[in-house]
Amino acid sequence: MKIGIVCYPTFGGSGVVATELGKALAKEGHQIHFITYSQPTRLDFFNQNLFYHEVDIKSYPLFDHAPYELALASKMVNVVIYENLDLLHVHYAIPHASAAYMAKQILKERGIYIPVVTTLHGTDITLVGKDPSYEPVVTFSINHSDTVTAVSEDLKKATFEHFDIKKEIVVIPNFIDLERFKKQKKEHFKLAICPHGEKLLVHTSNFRKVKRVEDVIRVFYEVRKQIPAKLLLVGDGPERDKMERLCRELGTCDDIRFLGKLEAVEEVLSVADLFLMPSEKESFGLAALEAMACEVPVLSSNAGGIPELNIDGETGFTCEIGDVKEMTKKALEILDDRNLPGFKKRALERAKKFDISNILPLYENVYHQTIEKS
Ligand code: GMT
Repeated sequence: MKIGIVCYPTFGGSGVVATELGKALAKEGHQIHFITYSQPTRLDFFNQNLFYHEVDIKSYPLFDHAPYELALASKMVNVVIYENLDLLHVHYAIPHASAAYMAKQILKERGIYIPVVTTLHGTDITLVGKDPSYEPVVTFSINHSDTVTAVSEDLKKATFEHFDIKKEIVVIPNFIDLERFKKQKKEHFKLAICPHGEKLLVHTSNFRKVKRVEDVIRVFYEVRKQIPAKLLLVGDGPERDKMERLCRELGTCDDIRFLGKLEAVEEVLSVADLFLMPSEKESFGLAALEAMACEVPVLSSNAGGIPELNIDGETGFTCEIGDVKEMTKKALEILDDRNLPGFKKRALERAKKFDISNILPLYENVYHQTIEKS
């Protein structure tokens, strides 16, 4: 098949899923055309079946905000025509699903029918999308997609709750490439960070409020009172400065390192003992799956779709959002040397269920069915 993939090209989870999906489809022999405003972060290797089309966003003195959605729709029209695409797969409803709708109508007038698959990722529904300033367009573009998928049962439920949806939503969970995300031998790295055998806690995110990085630091602070431990924070974003200030206030700077945006996050995960994800909202929690694939148990909140991934008492624990006291207790339980090996083993076993080889055929199936029915 010839598929156009539209996504955000940055470090965000939806962009990562879209890019990894495209790469895997290209390896299977499909021709994949990425359409976005800059090269996707993880589109980092050459494959004869992978193509990248940059959306040109022309500025003009009249525009306070350049109309990206129009430039994107125009680019989709051109790529569909000139590359003879069979299907468009758009990730994240805003503005990709509505731009795809516009492209589809333009193409229809030119006698070309292009089916559209929309994948909902989370904040496009649970935060931004349901805001009254976007809701009518999101509802419309979901209802006018040929097929809609969501990355968890919880996100599917939330979509029906927040929007007047007339379409079926197919749940296809996120996936992991176990070839890349696996525990690597990085003992020298562990020794450098934890020279006295301290336990290593890790959090990765885009440091947005919804990630509750403050809870990560507070849980660590409490854990650190009980056992020798270090914390690595991977990623960057709006909350970073505040979090650095909090570390200074708590006097924990010596035990916490902010690593910023890291490409090879699997190297850090390879030496971690516990991954923390106390998010307020999380449709799936791809970062937790990446940790589990590297044999790291997860201490998380029970928000959104996380419990569909992190099984309470088995691969880690899920606690009420913001319950730092309970999270500290559970973190110490996981980190206990009598329990840790079991949690690590079960985290990996669970991650295997989400191996890309199990999930890719589900998307291929959706593509075939969408093309057939249209
Ligand atoms: O979580 C983020 O801040 C990024 C966001 C995105 O849209 O890029 O991630 C969402 O999509 C990921 C991939 O499907 C999911 O694993 C994340 O759970 C989801 N984030 C939220 O729901 C907050």
